[in-house]
Amino acid sequence: MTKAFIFDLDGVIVDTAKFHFLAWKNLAESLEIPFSEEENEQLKGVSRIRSLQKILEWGNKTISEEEFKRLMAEKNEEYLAYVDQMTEKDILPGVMEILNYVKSNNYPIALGSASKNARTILSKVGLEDYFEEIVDGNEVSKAKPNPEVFLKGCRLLKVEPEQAIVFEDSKAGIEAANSAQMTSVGIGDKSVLNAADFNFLDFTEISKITIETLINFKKQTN
Ligand code: B16
Ligand code: MG
Repeated sequence: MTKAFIFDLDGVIVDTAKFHFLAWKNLAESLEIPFSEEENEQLKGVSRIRSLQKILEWGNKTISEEEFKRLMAEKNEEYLAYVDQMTEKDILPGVMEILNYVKSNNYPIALGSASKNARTILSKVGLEDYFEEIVDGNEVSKAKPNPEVFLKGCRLLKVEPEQAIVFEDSKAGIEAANSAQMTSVGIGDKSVLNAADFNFLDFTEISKITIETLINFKKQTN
């Protein structure tokens, strides 16, 4: 069975999670809501709107719609200022080797990201041409853990969900891939991503042989 590869962006291909953290922390602190790495972890893979809603819930705060929009815009502005400094040096270790291997073996590749800034980031780090299809936060209405973003990627690549191998750094993303019967590969802390079919700390742990193992893996249907 031919396999296809779907990559999440933030935290998988590039470490933009640290930029989201800085921008959300600034915003939360301006509202006197405590914000640490622990809260940030829970926002990984979560849409911008839902992230702000969660922060407000944690702080037990209600704000007007206008204020909500203003804060979202401010957060994104700060985030994009960090993104603007990015170059190909910001591609995470081992990612290029795997992308090149998968591409040179003609496996279809898509991006499946919750970010509305995905195209900007890909172009900053020079990776736009690697992806046959890009599905981002502008194209989906249901955020991860809903599998919409990955299912849309499969449809565009013309493969069945069972044929997809998804690389994800968020709990929500692993849940999304699992619920659609895709092979889920957790990149990062195994204790957080324990629902994944495979776990790696980063792409340097993934060899060409590992890729073959992922390709041959058959997920048990539940
Ligand atoms: P934006 P991914 C997600 O990207 C991030 O993990 C998450 O922290 C962020 O809130 C979300 O994108 C929305 O990003 O504000 O740029 O639209 O991990 O799904 O690639
Ligand atoms: Mg991510």
